[in-house]
Formats: sequence, C-alpha cells, structure tokens
Amino acid sequence: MKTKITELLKIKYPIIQGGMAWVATARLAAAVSNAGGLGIIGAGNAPAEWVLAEVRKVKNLTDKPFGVNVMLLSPHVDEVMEVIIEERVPVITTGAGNPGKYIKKLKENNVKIIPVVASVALAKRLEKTGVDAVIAEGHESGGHIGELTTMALVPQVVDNVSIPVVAAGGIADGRGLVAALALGAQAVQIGTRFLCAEETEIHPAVKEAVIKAGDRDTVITGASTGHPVRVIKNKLARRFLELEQKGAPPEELEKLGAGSLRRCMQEGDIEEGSLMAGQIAGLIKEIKPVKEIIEEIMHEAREIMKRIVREFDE
Ligand code: TUI
Repeated sequence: MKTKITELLKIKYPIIQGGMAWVATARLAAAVSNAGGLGIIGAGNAPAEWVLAEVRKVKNLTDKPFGVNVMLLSPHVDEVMEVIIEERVPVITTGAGNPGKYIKKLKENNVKIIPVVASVALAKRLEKTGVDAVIAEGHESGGHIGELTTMALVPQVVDNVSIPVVAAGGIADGRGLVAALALGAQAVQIGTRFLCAEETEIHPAVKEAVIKAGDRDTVITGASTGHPVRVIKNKLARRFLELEQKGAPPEELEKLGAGSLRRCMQEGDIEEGSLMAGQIAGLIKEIKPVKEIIEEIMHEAREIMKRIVREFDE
C-alpha cells in the first residue's frame, strides 16, 4: 500500500507507532520498524542521555527508518533536540505543544517533522513553518489530549492543509485504518494497541489492565490544570478527580501526578500509578508480537476495502 506518508517516510505500511513515554523504548520501536511501520522512541520526560542510548540501540536493532517523539512539556527538550540532530534521527513526532521554535534547525539538518495537533488552527500555523505532515490526534487517545474527537478533527484538518495528515485516537485495527483513510488521512498513529505488544517493555500488570478494560473504563484527569490526560480509571484517577472537584490548587495536583506514569508502566502499580491509555483499550483482548498486530491490521483493512467496494457496487 502506497500513500504520501509511506513515500515520505520510506516505510511499507501507513502505520506510525505512538511515542508513549515510559513505554516506547528502542525494542518496541525496532519491532514496529522491522514489521514495516514507523517505530518511535518516546522521549517523554527522560534526560537526553537516555534518548541517546535508545537511539543507538534502535540503530543496532533495525536498518529501517525510525523516529523519536519529543514531549514538549519536558524540561529536557533542548538537549533531546541536540541528540536528534547529532544522531541524524530521520524523523520526529512532537506532542503536548507547539514545536515552532525548533523547526528551522531541524529542517536545516534534514530531520522530518510531524507534530501532533489538536486543532485546525495549529495545523495551519505549522504547515506554514514547513513541517512535513501533521498528526491529527482526537479526544479518544490516551495520555495528553485535545477536545475534538478523531471523527471531527481529521477531516477538518485534511480540508485545511495541503501536507499529508496522519489520524490518531481510537484506532487499533483494520477498521480504524480504513475509517482514517476514508476521512482523508494518509496513515494512522497507533498507541494503545501497542501497549499490549509482546515486545513492549512495560510491567505485565499494565498489559493485563488494558486487556481487562471495557469501553467506559477511561476518564480524563487534569482538565482543571490545562493538561487533560486520559487514563484507565484507578485509585489515583479517583483521588485526582476528587481533588479537582474540591478545587485543589495546581501544585497539589502536580505533586500527585509526579512520577506516576513511571510508577505504573515500569513498576506495575496499576492502582497508584497513571495508567494512560485510549478509549479503544476496550477492544484489545490479547498480547501479540508487533509483526502479527501489524499484519493483522493490514489484512483486515484490505478485506474491508474489498467488501465495501463490492457492497457499494451492488
Ligand atoms: O502528547 C501527547 N500525549 C501525551 S504526552 C504525555 S506526558 C504528559 N504527562 C502529564 C501531563 C502532560 C503530558 C502523555 N501523553 N499527545 C499528543 C498531543 N498533543 N495531544 C494533544 C496535543 C496538543 C495539544 C495542544 C498539541 C498541541 C497543542 O497546542 C498547544 C499550542 O501551543 O497551540
């Protein structure tokens, strides 16, 4: 399958892996890239030395294109950008902010830039700065989210920019891929489904919690702080929401959130940690190798497209 994104990134399938902090290590990224998608190392809040080590690991594990996700609220963004340039990382995605001030230098160094946007306005602004594509990420996603749903955001971004658009949020299988293509996207970004990949180096309790989750098991915490985050409901999320309802000051909420993503993903504390996952968690039923996940998505998408054409013509 060829789209503007597979051609831009020189990948086989139009699937980009979400750059999940404390989840998306070199091992997952390499597995995705080796399976024909674009694997991404999630820099999150990690220091530049960690990113450098993971970039070197990924280069040993695959000769295919890969990327790094830069989380723009991180205190280490400047140093992480230096590593990306020095190591000649072919492509970056960005999240949780506007990467505008870094674009000139990245472009001068031939790094492809694909920012996540949650609005048409930011997509248009970033297109003018010369980014290569945008990821339109809907409210269904896990982690830090915007207001608009994938269904509403993607076609509006598609209609307002000329660069390719990647759809994200609520996509975990071939149905989601076909729907995204129908909305005008040229690829999908998938996060939550890869939480349950065999190669994903998170605590097994997290994978189990995602598999157990039903359709209504995520909530949004942090809306009052200006940084809304979707997580699977647990003790920490309930306490967070209670404090927010009581009008707790941002510092208290920040203290509660500090270190909670690592506590969940790496230590497996699925009650007192931040269990970031998207609404599509309810669809995920088993742990599989990355290659099987990707082949299954592509096979399902092809079958659906054939069925739709057949039914449409009847
Ligand atoms: O970035 C994500 N998802 C994330 S980042 C993260 S780490 C974190 N932990 C605690 C609090 C906050 C972050 C966990 N999950 N997704 C990409 C994404 N970006 N979603 C929404 C946005 C976004 C929102 C507003 C991008 C740009 C934006 O515009 C801001 C502006 O300056 O215009």
